[in-house]
This record gives sequence, structure tokens and C-alpha cells, in this order.
Amino acid sequence: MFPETQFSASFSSSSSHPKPPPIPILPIPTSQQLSWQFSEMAMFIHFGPNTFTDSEWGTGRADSSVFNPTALNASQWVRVAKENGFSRIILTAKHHDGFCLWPSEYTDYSVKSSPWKNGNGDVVFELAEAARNAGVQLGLYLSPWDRHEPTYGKTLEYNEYYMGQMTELLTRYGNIKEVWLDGAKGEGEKDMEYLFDNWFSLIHQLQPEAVIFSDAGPDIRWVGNENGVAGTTCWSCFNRSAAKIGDTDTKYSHVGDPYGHDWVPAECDVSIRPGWFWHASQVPKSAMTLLDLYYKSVGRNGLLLLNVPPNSSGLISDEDIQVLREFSELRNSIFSHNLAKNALPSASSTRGGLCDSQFGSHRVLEEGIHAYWAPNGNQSDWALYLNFQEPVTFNVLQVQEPIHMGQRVMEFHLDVMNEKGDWKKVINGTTVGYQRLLLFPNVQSSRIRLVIDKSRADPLISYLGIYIDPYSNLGNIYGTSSKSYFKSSQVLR
Ligand code: FUL
Repeated sequence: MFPETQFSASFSSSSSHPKPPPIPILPIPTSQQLSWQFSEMAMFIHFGPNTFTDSEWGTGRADSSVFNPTALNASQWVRVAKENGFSRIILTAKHHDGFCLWPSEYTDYSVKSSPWKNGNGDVVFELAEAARNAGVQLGLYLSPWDRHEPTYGKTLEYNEYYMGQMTELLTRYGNIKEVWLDGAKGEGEKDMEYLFDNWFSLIHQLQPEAVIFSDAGPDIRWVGNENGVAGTTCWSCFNRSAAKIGDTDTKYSHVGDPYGHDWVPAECDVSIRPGWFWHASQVPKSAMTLLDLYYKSVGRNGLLLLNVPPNSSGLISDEDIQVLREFSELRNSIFSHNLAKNALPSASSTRGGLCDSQFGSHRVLEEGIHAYWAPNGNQSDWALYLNFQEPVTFNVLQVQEPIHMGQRVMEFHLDVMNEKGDWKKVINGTTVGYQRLLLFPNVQSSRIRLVIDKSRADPLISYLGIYIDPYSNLGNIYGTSSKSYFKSSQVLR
């Protein structure tokens, strides 16, 4: 397989018009799903009576008087999110204990019966305002399982109650970008039929820009674990009909489905601490652990939803902020400089021929997914080459597909040319999707190529990046271990 040259390239017909883009392969994302995917990382905020009672699944019997944060500041939550690369923030407006962080008309079990601000406070309002001012997107979690509400278990009454609360949340607080719900429920709890179709239609009607997350979509799916890790193969294609909220086949959710008819990408939720709610006895994960999770979620075509629970004073704790800063510094230090930036790209073929600049290989060095390289049709060999003037050393590969055209790549590998002029395989991958990051021992070369071995349709590649990550210690390709620059929670100091 050789890159095309002026002589081998097939030119488009005599027409003076440029070749149009290829046909997208279905399913493709909606504009709301694309906007969700571009946000890459969201911050989850678990906050409520559990924060004060040292519990995770509140019984719904804790007195409202326990909810009394002394220094709640939603602007601090938003600032921490924004400064550290989270463009979306999702709040537990109501968790399983049924306590509402906004003054719902349909229950007294809420902030209005708490001592906080003498019952005049509204956490959802404060967060919505802070997020709007900072340009951070807002999402809300309204737990279906409600251990306080007496109508829970009665189909009509509770569904009316839930939809009434949903309507309050989606009509009072401006633009909501994500509605989060799940099928979580303790064993032996009351049976309950949720009228999901009615809920989903209402949500989309009231907030047309929102995506709905649950174990089974409809818009965004749970990745199948609470460790923040997507499958090494991770399709955004999925069959909604094969998944059921509260009774998911987690293996199916983890990997997705190359034959799926629906576009339902994976969201990877995980907490910075062992629990979802804040507990005085728990400490945050290290920045290196978060970096590892980043590779395994954002780097596997998912969105990382990282929970950072405020403490009982109503603020995100200093030690969590410190870790988030270090995590952010690590990402900036690795990813702010694409070593491929000045390389000379070429390809096995170009849609419309070499003279067609719209789909040329140089497109893979333009940021974003809208410009992309496309091969000529009816090819069986697909490869992108990067030539460097000097040998480069790297250990991270980034590949992106223009997912608005559908997810295509099924298998690929990266080769580097050695000193003898032979291609040597560095790493294999399966799916790419919005973004694939692969970490491997250091390699050095002045010629590399990305080969697409299998694809659902002509593969399209929108971005190629190579980077050096000196912190994740994998050694180099010659087997000697590279120097570790990092000690737990002491990054870049
Ligand atoms: C689960 C809940 O049961 C946990 O408490 C937490 O909210 C997690 C994000 O979702 O389903």
C-alpha cells in the first residue's frame, strides 16, 4: 500500500464541480447529541440530605431540618467545573430519598421545609443562574425511585407527580441540556410502573435542546458500570429496543452495537470519591487515576461524567479542587501540542482525486470534526501517512471520525517506519467514533501511517494527533521503563 502521487491519483471526471460529500451511514446523531458529545466532560453534583447524614441511599425519612449548608455557593461549583474543563454540570435535583432541592409545589419534602435560608432557598435556581452567567450547560437528575413520596407505587398518581415535578424543573430554570434518570431501586421496594414514553415526549417538548440519559437512552445510554470506563470497542450505534431501563444487559451497553439502528452514545459516570455523596471520611482519587479514566472514557468515544460532591458546608472541598487542577494540568501538558501539526500528510487515495482539496489528507490536521479526509470509493486499502522532517517520539495516538456522517471504523492499526525502512505495527484498535485515544510505550520515527483495516462504509477521518505523555508510565517500545515523572497527587509541582 502506497500513498497516492500526482500520477497514481484518480482525478474526478471532467466536471468542474467538486465531488459532494459521501452519503452518511445511518444511524447519525441529532444536533443535541452532537452538542452533548462535543462537551466531552460533565461534572455531576450529588448533594442533598445524604450529605448531612453520611448516607448514600437516603431512606426518605430524614427530617428536612438536616439540610442546612452554611456556605452554599453554586458559583463556586460552576467555577470549579469551568476552570477545569467541564462544560456541563448535572445536579441531583431529587435523589432517591425524594427530597427536592427546589421548592416543588407538589411536596413539602424540599428546601422550603429546611432551615437553609429559612426555607426560602432554591438550589436549582442558584445553580441555573451561576451556570448561565458562566456559559456552562445545565443538566438535572430527577430520580424516578422516590422513597418519601406516599404515592410511589400507584401508577397514575406517581406518574402524575413525577411529570408535575419534571414540568417545574423544565419550565422554571431556563435552558436545560440534559435530563438524567435511571432505573435504580433497592431490593424488595414497592413495584412501580413508570410511563417512560410519556415522560420522554414531555421532556423533549419542554426542552428541545435536552438529551435524555438513562440505562437505555433514548438519547444517551449508561455505559454499563459506575467506574467511568467505556468498552475498548465502543459503538454509538445501539438498538434501543434491546435495552430496558432498570434491567440493562451491561455488556451490551458497554460495547454498543455495530448493527444498531439507533444513535445512543455512552456516558461514563464515576465519582471522584468512593461515594456519590460527600462523606468526611473519604478522600478523592488522584489526578493520575482521573487521567487514566479520561483515556478510558473520552478516549473511547464516551463522555466522562465525573461526580464531585459538595461537602456539608455546601462547597466543593479544597482537596477535590486540588486534584481537579492537577488533572487539568496533566491534560493541558499532554494534549495542548499535537506533534503531528507540522507533518506532511498523504493518503492511499482521496475522494475526488488529489486536486480536490475538500477531502484531502491535510484535513486531518485541522481541529474539529467537520473537515475530514475521505478516500476514493471502491478501495480496499485505506491509509493515512504522516512524514516528519525529524524523527518524533510519542506514546499517544488520537483519532477522530466525523461522526455527523455516522460511525464507520471497525478496526485500525498504527505503523511506524523503522530505520531499515520497514513498517512496524505499534498498536491495534477497533472503534474510533468521536474520539479514540491510545496509549503505548514510546516510539520514535519520522514516518507513520494509520491503516484502516475494516469499516462499515468508506472510512472518514477528521483528526489525527500524536502526543507524548510522560506521566503514564508504560516504558518504551524497546522494553526499558521510561522515567516516572509523577508521584501520587504531586503532579507538575
Ligand atoms: C445510581 C444511584 O443509585 C446512585 O446513588 C447514584 O446517584 C448514581 C449516579 O446512580 O443509579
